[in-house]
Amino acid sequence: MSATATVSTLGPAADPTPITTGQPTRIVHGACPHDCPDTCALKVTVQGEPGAERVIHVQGWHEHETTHGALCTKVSRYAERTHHAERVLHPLKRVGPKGSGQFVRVGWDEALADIANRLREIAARDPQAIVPYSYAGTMGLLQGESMAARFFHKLGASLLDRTICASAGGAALAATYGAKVGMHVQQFEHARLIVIWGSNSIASNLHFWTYAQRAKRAGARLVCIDPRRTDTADRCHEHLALLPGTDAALALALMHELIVNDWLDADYIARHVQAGPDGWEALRAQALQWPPERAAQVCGLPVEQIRQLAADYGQTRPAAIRLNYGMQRVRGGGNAVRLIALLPCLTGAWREPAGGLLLSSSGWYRNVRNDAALQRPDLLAGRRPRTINMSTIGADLQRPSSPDFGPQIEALIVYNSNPVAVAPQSREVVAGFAREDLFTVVLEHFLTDTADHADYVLPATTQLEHLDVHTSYGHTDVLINERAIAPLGEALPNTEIFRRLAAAMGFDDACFTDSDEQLARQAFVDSIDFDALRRHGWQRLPIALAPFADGGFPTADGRVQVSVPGLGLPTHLPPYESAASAPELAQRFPLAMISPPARNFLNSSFVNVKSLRDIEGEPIVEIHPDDAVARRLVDGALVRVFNDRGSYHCAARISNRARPGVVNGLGVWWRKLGPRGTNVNELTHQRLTDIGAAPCFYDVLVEVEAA
Ligand SMILES: Nc1nc2c(c(=O)[nH]1)N[C@H]1C(S)=C(S)[C@@H](COP(=O)(O)OP(=O)(O)OC[C@H]3O[C@@H](n4cnc5c(=O)[nH]c(N)nc54)[C@H](O)[C@@H]3O)O[C@H]1N2
Ligand SMILES: Nc1nc2c(c(=O)[nH]1)N[C@H]1C(S)=C(S)[C@@H](COP(=O)(O)OP(=O)(O)OC[C@H]3O[C@@H](n4cnc5c(=O)[nH]c(N)nc54)[C@H](O)[C@@H]3O)O[C@H]1N2
Ligand code: SF4
Ligand SMILES: [Mo]
Repeated sequence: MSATATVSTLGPAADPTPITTGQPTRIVHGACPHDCPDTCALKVTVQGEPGAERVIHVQGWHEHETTHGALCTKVSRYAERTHHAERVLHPLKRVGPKGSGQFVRVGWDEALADIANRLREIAARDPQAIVPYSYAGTMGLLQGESMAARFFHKLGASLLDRTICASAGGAALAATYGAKVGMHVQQFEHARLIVIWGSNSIASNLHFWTYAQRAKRAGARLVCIDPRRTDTADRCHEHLALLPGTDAALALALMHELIVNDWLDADYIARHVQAGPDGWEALRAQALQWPPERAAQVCGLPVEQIRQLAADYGQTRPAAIRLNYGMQRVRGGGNAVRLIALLPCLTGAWREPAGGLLLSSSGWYRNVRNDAALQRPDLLAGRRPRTINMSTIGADLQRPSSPDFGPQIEALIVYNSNPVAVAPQSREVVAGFAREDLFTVVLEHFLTDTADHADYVLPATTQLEHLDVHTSYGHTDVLINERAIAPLGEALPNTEIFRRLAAAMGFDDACFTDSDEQLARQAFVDSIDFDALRRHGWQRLPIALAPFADGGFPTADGRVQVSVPGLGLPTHLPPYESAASAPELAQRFPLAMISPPARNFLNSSFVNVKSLRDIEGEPIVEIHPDDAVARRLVDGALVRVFNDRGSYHCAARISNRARPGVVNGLGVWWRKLGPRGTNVNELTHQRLTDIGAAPCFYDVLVEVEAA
């Protein structure tokens, strides 16, 4: 426990809600719903009589080994978010122009009947003109894709490809290892070398950081690979501040050094890595084309730093890589993940429990989750609707009907997501959402930028007001989230909203009457017992300590895949937008921009929680002193960050957190809370990654000037 107490990002144990002395309290098992690898076990303290209950504390649950009772600052304020004065607590119907946020309160019956009528009318022409839009506002299996998926499957609506975050790295990892699997997070404590690659762990993976700190205290060396000098980089022994989108070149140079210095585990390679002309031999030949000098040029790094990292990685046991999604939001993100995932297979790092790599652990649940039971794809009844990629929603909302595309999008039902703020190339996204002929329904807690564009806003419950079950992508526990308090106002769980919509549409399949508890019981195969989960709060999956010590990767032949059908050999693909790959563009817009998260927000969630917004202050762009001087920028002054796609006004922060040539526009602010009503996604584009069709949020060129 002491290890976490030193991490400054930990929040106060309590939220500001006063405790009414004398009133009895009760404790409820919760789970953090947010899109964060940690999936903390929550201890929720409730006070008050039924009907007037309040959550007075949201704390971590000490007995939960993986998250050991510590929460991040954000979620320690979760009660403030739930009991927020600006919660949407009644259905709202639009009365002003799209985007104006002008609504009147209506009853549930009126809202549902009107929505069902509109959807029926569109579906009669073509149900694919209706598109669900959701992501991981909650990662709960119930309030995520259960009743919602059943509803859209029955309707025959378009399918949604949920690519906004992790699909480049996820697909690349699965192509290499066979599934999204990796080391146990707890094992990092015992590593002697930890490479933190594309991750600001203190901000976005706090409990991993606890293990890394313990390792550091025991003498391990910590290396951070990140264009930005983050809080995490500050606390590592070495920081490689490479140019965005050049990680594959770095990985190839590391391989080059492993080969020429014979730091390879030939036995592990022979037994567990794809052999033959497309396998290890081909990779070896390619890596030999990448001496550190070449990578140093591409990455913008001193060659010595690359040599040193290779020597450390090649000669330290156990060596562990914490790879994270920050490095895959670029054109070549998928290829880079494939190359990095091969590193521990070449050195045999997997032989030890504290060696190997962790990007995602979500694949460990593949045999215990029963997604088909929850989502019922059989309700499609043989229909094969088109798929819309959520990352190109800006363009797609503006496409007319065509044989290629199918029907124009006529209705959008948004839940667990705030696309107007988070999707790339805001100008296009806003233009799409502003279409007067588009029928938009948004299930939300707050009037977000997206909700402002809705025809109907439907009030959804927060994690404290509904039941859910959770898996994780950073550890291997299953957790329960019990309902702590009754829904506030007229809010309803997503499940109930889709249940009622199904009834209003006349869907009479029995599955549309399943209760949340019934859904929770269907979510897993028998090895996860719901009643036991209720009693204990969580359950760990039984996974070997060193899962690939003797190979056995979940690929077809048990070997790590080097070449992949359709993808070939992994290689370095330069960014779409960089000085090297787009020199003409770089003349006009010479600065690369990344937009990683602000520590006290979770994507665009919590931006409206005042205590957290006060910590972040205002939207900023970090710029290196040399780049600032060249532009005569003053620290703290308003600047215009711009490219051909748009302008974003925010405050300049002149800081060594930015490397020369790269600016950091911390995200993701609500547009309406920005100085000129925009956010950083005004500058991003809708081109997609090499693998997984994901956005390239960190593959952007801009210029900055005083505003
Ligand atoms: N506090 C907080 N925690 C969060 C979130 C949040 O918004 N706030 N978001 C959650 C979500 S949805 C996700 S997906 C994860 C995201 O967390 P991560 O997977 O860690 O990804 P990012 O935060 O996008 O980026 C991590 C780091 O990668 C760096 N980076 C950017 N480009 C490159 C590159 O080309 N190469 C390398 N090597 N590094 C690069 C960034 O500067 C950043 O410091 O965190 C989750 N946790
Ligand atoms: N420029 C830039 N853009 C980015 C990123 C970046 O790093 N830079 N990061 C990207 C990444 S990694 C991700 S994952 C996406 C995230 O984008 P989103 O998935 O849209 O995540 P949030 O912005 O947190 O918005 C989630 C919304 O869901 C709502 N919500 C939460 N729980 C519930 C619920 O139970 N029911 C309902 N109905 N609503 C609920 C919240 O109130 C919130 O408004 O953003 C991406 N956008
Ligand atoms: S956001 Fe992450 S660190 Fe914070 S409470 Fe949730 S799971 Fe834990
Ligand atoms: Mo994400």
